[in-house]
Amino acid sequence: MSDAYLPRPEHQFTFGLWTVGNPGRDPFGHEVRPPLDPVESVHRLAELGAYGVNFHDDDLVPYGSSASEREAILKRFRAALDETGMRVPMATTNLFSRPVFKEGAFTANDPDVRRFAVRKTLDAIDLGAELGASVYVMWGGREGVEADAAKDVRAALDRYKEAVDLCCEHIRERGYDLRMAIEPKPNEPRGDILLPTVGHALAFIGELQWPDMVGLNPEFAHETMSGLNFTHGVAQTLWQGKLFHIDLNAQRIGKYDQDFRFGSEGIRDAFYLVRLLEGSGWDGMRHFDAHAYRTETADGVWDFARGCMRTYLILKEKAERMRDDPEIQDALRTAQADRLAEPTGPLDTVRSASLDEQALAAQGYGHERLDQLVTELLLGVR
Ligand code: GLT
Ligand code: MN
Ligand code: MN
Repeated sequence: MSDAYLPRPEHQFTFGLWTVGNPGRDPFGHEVRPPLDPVESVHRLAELGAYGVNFHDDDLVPYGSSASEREAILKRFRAALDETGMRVPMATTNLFSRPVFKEGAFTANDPDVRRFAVRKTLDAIDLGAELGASVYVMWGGREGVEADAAKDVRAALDRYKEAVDLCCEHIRERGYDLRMAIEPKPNEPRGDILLPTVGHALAFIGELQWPDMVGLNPEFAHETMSGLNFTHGVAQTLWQGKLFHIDLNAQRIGKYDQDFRFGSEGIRDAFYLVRLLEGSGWDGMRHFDAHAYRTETADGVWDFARGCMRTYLILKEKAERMRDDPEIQDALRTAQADRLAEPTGPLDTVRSASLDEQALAAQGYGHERLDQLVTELLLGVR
């Protein structure tokens, strides 16, 4: 394997403990891999060149652990971080596995379920802050409904806002340097999930008490499940200054949430995403929220993790080559790609410009040539 694509900590690749630790259970089949010790995940990922690991509260400290068990777990985990130099840039809460959340968490009809969910989140925020996380992800996997009669969506959004505001209030009171990132998803595990897309979530943030503290954690698979262009969603999130975190994986349109190895499906989409992130100067994490195929043994998990990072680096190099390729640059000029930066106004110019509609309509943009050149670049023949 060429060293050019060797992941290193400065590439800022991270994985969730739940990703490499995914035991391969699915709705039809049992686990195929044994549980993975978080300490082993830290060591293996560090050896592969990752920057850090992220976790849900329950991934690290099993639900129901006593205070002394929690301390012992954290001590061992911290030692692994210290030995390897690995960081914990993001933390989150599991508000979806336990039966208490079957009707919702922040948006459950029962106020006591909501209080339970918010309290679990506040504890997890404390845990994340304790380990140095600067981003807190909120994926509302159970915030949805199958029986529409049972849920008033407008009231549910009031309660969703209230819960996010309470978390922000807690962060402010404690003085944590932590920002929240909402992760949209259209469905699965609920029939329909609230805040289903990047667009819905961006609009929701505008209604919050402290909108500056809240941004997005868009996921490749989730926008793709909706048939949307993930790169466009990320571009708008960046444009609005709301990209706080990102979940990278792979997905085919119209299927269940596949969470495949980055680049394993939709390689063109993955390429344009990497080009966008790298071109925008994104200085956050390149986080993989994916898992190994169910066919894999414990060893295959590390092939999966290496593959995610390696593909990202290969696509990053392709983006650089696209920028330096004279023929592609010429095709981009034909497409007038750079002219989009020119403002349309001022109003006087709009009113007085002499515009020849026929000449404008007769222009060609050369997209066939441009697209084929990019395709050939990706296929490795230029
Ligand atoms: C779960 C989900 C993901 C979220 C994780 C964070 S948990 O795996 O499918 O998309 O990012 O809660
Ligand atoms: Mn997913
Ligand atoms: Mn995710």
